[in-house]
Amino acid sequence: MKIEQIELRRIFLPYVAPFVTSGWREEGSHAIIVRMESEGIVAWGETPVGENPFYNEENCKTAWSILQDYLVPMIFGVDLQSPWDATPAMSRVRANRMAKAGLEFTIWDLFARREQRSLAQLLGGVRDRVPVGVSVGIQKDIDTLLAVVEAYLADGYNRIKLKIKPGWDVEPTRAVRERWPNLLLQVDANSIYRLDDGPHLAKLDPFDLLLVEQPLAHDDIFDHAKLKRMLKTPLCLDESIVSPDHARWAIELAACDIINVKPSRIGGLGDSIRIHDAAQAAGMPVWHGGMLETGIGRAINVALASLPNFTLPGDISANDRYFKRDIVVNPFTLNSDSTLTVPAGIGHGAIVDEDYLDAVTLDRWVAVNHQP
Ligand code: OSB
Ligand code: MG
Repeated sequence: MKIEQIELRRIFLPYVAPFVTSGWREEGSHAIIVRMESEGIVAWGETPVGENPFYNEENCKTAWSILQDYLVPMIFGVDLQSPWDATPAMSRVRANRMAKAGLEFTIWDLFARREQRSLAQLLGGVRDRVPVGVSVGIQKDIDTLLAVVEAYLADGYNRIKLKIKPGWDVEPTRAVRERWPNLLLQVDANSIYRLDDGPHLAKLDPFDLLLVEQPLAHDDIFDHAKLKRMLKTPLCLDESIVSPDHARWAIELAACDIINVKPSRIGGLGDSIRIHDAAQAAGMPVWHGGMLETGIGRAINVALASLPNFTLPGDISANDRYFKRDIVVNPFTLNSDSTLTVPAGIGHGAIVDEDYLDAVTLDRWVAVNHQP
């Protein structure tokens, strides 16, 4: 299949509340929304890139320019036999995986729609509901944190992730654990600590956490292998696992117990499935991370999270945890068992609210494929 037309939009979609981590604060989504047309089919995807290059190396402007100058022409240049052909077609461009992911996701949606199947089915999903939790940003004090967590529990979420940083780690975690002794609880440091902090991070061990996520550098695997031996809490990698090779290195080095799979960080659904499968073969669980996606990326995440080795709750909350109004007309709502229902219709299932998408669009770019 030749892709006939690709449209990109830079958007700004405000969050219900600013999201604060150990390294950045963002007020809304700066995603790039992708629309493709081929053989009369329209498909949608999303590059959920940040405003700033503080999570990984990309930002909304680099992704915008790499997409236009390199990735869209590369996709126009191939005759896709399957969605698995998308990633190899873009491999000459190094890294820039979030930019690539937006196109790769949309191509999966296109093939799912062409085959009249759900994206979850096409990916190999086995579940019709996926367990989910909430990622709670850094708050101004512990009382505020307890109130925020309490509100999410009242909404029905049964797993909470706390963002941590030096000065906001042991005490907030202790406070949440003391208040809710049986809560499924985990923490995420977004690469702020050093190996020397191992003894400090071991102070989290008494709190019976599901995992501690990415304590050390965004591009490190080696020191995480050393840190893992200093901790009782299971160690999870997020930022460091950007490809199937990185997953293999982490598994062989015993650098983690668990992998956070985010298809945008990994550059696509195909390589995410490869990581899922490699971890499963090694007896290592994975769970689905999030990038505060809009309703389009969210539907894609839910489909991927329906694969069998996603055994821990995902950072895939209902749309209203992120946005007062989303750019889809069919947002996810939380089921009473802290799950989201996997869309069973055709494609990823998100129906775009094109009027509201127009209203939040900052920049629009359309390319028509003139290659034979
Ligand atoms: O590290 O998991 C992370 C959001 C943006 C960038 C990185 C991360 C996050 C989250 C939010 O933790 C997860 C979500 O989408 O709910
Ligand atoms: Mg993380």
